[in-house]
Amino acid sequence: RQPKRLADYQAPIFSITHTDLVFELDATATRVTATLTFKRQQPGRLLLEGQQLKLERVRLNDRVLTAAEFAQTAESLEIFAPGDTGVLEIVTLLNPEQNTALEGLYLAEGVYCTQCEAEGFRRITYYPDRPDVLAVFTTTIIANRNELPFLLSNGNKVRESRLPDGRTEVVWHDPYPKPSYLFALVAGDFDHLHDTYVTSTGREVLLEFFVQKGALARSHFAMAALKRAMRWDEQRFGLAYDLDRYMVVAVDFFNMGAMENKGLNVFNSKFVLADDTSATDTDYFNIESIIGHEYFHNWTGNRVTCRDWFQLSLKEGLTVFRDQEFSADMGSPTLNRIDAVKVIRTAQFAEDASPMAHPIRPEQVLEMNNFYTVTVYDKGAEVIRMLQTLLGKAGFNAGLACYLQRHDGQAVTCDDFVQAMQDATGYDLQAFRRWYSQSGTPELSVKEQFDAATGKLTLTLAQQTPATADQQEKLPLVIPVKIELLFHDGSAAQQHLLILDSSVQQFQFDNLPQAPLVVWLEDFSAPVKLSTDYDVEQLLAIASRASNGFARWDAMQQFWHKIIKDAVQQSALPVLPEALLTAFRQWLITPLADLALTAELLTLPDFDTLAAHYAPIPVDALLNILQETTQLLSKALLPELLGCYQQLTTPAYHYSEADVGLRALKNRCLHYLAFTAEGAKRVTAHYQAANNMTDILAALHAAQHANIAQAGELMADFAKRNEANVHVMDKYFNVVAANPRDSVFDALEKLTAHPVFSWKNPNRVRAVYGAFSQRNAPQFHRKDGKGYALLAEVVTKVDAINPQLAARLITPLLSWQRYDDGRQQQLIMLLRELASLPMLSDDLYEKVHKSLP
Ligand code: DPP
Ligand code: ZN
Repeated sequence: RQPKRLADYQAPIFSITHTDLVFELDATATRVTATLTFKRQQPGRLLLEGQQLKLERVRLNDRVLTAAEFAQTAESLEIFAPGDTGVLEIVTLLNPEQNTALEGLYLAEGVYCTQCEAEGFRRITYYPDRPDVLAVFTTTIIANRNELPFLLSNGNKVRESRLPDGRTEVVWHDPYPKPSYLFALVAGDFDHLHDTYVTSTGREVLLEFFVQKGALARSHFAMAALKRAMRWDEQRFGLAYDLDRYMVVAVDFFNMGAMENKGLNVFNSKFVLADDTSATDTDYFNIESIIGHEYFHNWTGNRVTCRDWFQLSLKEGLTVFRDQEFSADMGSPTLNRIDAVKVIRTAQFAEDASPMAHPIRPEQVLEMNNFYTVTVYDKGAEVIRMLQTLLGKAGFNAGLACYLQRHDGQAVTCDDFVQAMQDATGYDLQAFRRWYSQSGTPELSVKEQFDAATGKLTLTLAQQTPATADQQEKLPLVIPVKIELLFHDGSAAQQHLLILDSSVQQFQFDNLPQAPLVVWLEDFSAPVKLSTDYDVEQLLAIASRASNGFARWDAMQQFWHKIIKDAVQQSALPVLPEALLTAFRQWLITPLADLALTAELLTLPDFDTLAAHYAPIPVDALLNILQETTQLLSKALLPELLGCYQQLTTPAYHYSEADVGLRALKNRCLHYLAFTAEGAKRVTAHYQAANNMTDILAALHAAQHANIAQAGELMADFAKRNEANVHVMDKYFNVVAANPRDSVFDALEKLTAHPVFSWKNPNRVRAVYGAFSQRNAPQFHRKDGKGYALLAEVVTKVDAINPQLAARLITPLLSWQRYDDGRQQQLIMLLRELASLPMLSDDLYEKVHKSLP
């Protein structure tokens, strides 16, 4: 199978100016008539992409073509003598009911829905299915009006007529030229919430949410979040919405979180529906941020789109950055930063260390769906953040304005983006561009030298990026390193930005009152690993005194990393220094004003974060140490934990920054208290008294983690009460799958027989097996390989149903090099078995083959 390469990019031979689509919806035989007005751009063939289509007829300029005038393969349609301009009419037949891959047009739970990014449109009709072909779309939908009262597509509704046969015909027109991946069609019966929004430019926009029947009350939060996002983009970047209608449809069958189709977003319903009895604080957070993300794409993605899919980070890195800024403004900037950094340090660093390592702008792709990754998205957002750090907020805003103005209506590259940033600010970004082409996690080391006589501090920074699976040679990068200098004598702290742009570099500071304590990489100013040789006292001093909340948390992370590394080396349990217990006591007795930050300061790094520092990963030692350390802490801090827990009184549920922090801290205390003698009683009481989903889930997780006797009873009660809500059942599945004991295997088996479970629904499969592989390190990484074998079996089964989902699930099996010999053998054997399957999808093929030795 042949991958595509960025280096082979060629501009399209034909453009399409107008795309007219007529859909006659039918569960097993939907007829699509596509009328394409084409125009030659350069010499060459008229070759259209298509997959799994039944071609009924091709007509060129009103003449039906004979079989000799076109050629068809499993993936394409070529028209032999198209001329330079003309109109092509193509009629295809689709089977939406059988489409379990959820790409193209599919029918699930009575709703017709499309997903076209990245290359799903070719499953609807033959088309130049690439993002640099932009056309004006007109879409006609014809369907039975009793079964499918709502017929939706992009843009403005121009006509609706009742046909005599009980069907309705609706016509939509989207005035903005767009690539095929932004096309959407939805047909179904929904509850419908609407509102209006007046933009800063005076446009009155109709906002509409379409949700499953009975769920209307659960869509108000998302509607309010949408209005906040619209206002925020006007205020922060001067960007206003550009159509008279903005629609969001929520469906339960969806491969991604959501999709930014022009004027008609399609959302995974778990990122729309929420109310106080069913949603956690995290759910509310995610809904607001994803509603924002898809809305922000209207400018960064839709108005200016990608030239080719290698440029995906052009829209995704930028839009993740924008949604992170939005969330930071809506809630706690510190917590937002901590959460973003956790993603980088766990998943993204792991991807760099995996066979799938790639730069934020990949150079070679077999299945594009495999490149919707934490590297492209989250590291991509870090690269944008570094630009903002280098250029300043005002410079960055000017750069973005220049980019959008210069390229409005175009399909462009990451280079075009950086060029606009450079032109708007005059800042030379030539060397910075390397972040787009170089993969891997840069490693920084630092040396500090202080001359007490002159008060001169010399900092020496060195950078080096280890080779990755895709790229051996690495060059120095431009790395912004924010630091803070703390002084013991009470002198004011100083903040500086160091710009490291060669392998080794020195920075000097004069006239310092005394030797400072240097806080490195404040705010995680670059996506790198930075190691210091601070002792535990210095780290605890930073954790208590740094002015940046993120830096305080980061010092605690380094502290744990150090303590645990020592313990692993000595095959012993960690020794908890008295200074640590003092700091913890202090935070418990007098929490910081930011309770959520306090909770984070009291939280141990998780298994994946720690694992990133080892090769090979000492799985058993790390798991054991984490468990034992939690117990040591609960024992040593019992009175303070209890005091803090009791002092935090639970108000009526309200999703607000302050209350989220309060619950976070209280539940962190509960997590430790679960391990103490009274733990069972306390966890049960917490569950029974809980007035919200966040507290209920905290109780369930604590019960299971500490293995209290009542855990099973509480879980059964929870399942029984929430049978009717699939999203809450997903949470139940999550907890069951995270059970760190042997019994999890039987429990998982039982879950798949549960009435709400379906192998065809990605949310359900992820809730069970995604949670098992990502949140249950003890059982997933079992020495005997049983956890790995289970996931391989699931991946095999799912690949036949939904390849995209299978390829996402397989990720934790790919990085066999990171484990000990025994685990390596188990993983390689399973990967070989997968590779030998006869019908492997491109999605899995690419990952399995990259990973095999
Ligand atoms: N729907 C995905 C996202 O918004 C892909 N564009 O990131
Ligand atoms: Zn996106």
